[in-house]
Amino acid sequence: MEQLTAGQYTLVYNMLSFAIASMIFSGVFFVLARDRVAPQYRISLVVSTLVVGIAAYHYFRIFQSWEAAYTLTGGGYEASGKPFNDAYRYVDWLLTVPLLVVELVLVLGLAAEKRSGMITKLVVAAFLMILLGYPGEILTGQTSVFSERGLWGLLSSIPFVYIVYVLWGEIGNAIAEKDEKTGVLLRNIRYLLVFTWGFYPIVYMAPFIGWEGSTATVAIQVGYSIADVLAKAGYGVMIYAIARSKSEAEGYQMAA
Ligand SMILES: *C/C=C(C)/C=C/C=C(C)/C=C/C1=C(C)CCCC1(C)C
Repeated sequence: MEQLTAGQYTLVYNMLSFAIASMIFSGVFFVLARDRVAPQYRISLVVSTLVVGIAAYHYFRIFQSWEAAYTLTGGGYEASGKPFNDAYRYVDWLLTVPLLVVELVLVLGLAAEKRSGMITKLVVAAFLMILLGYPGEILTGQTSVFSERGLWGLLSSIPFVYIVYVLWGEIGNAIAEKDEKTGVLLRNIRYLLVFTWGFYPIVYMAPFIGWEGSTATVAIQVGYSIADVLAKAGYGVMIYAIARSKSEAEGYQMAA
């Protein structure tokens, strides 16, 4: 690991802390808001809670690893010798990305026979996307797209494009069928999905635009943290809003 300035170290430290708080308290919200949606949509809120719970745990571990990896010396932060463990992030994605796909497919309310086949294909694609990305992620110092890091990124992008393509189409079908208010929310989650998920491969490419050493480390940690808060907590809130809107449209009334 390289040396960091106090500003760089603190920026990542604060982003990780912010991510932990976002994950925990969005999860509290999903639990407390349960009765505001009709029973058939509650499973989506349950899955949202699992996602942010798993993420909160991993962010806590990432945070500990970050603290252990550097020691304050003079005005800056020196590598302590303990490696910073980036695998937590990928293990987290391996669990949470399939669940994010599931929570969306469930809230769309597809016919049961279509649903399970679609979930299986998307979950397999999600696993491939994360597993193919990891070997490239841990290769540092590769500053060309035509490097091994670039190759893994390319391979990982194939299932990525497939997932986004399928979900884009399915959300589109749902928009056509639903009332206007739900339609607007579905359109918004479609953009949120594409922009936040699309942000990950961009962050991955930070070393290719010439960012090296500590700059790349900090950019990657901050970038992934922002993307995770939006793609898990923000997305969960959107899923809740869709479930709430569909519940209302279907005549669901909260018990007094
Ligand atoms: C909560 C975590 C989420 C939503 C993570 C999503 C991650 C991706 C969409 C990652 C995609 C990648 C590529 C398409 C290529 C480069 C390697 C990855 C794994 C960063």
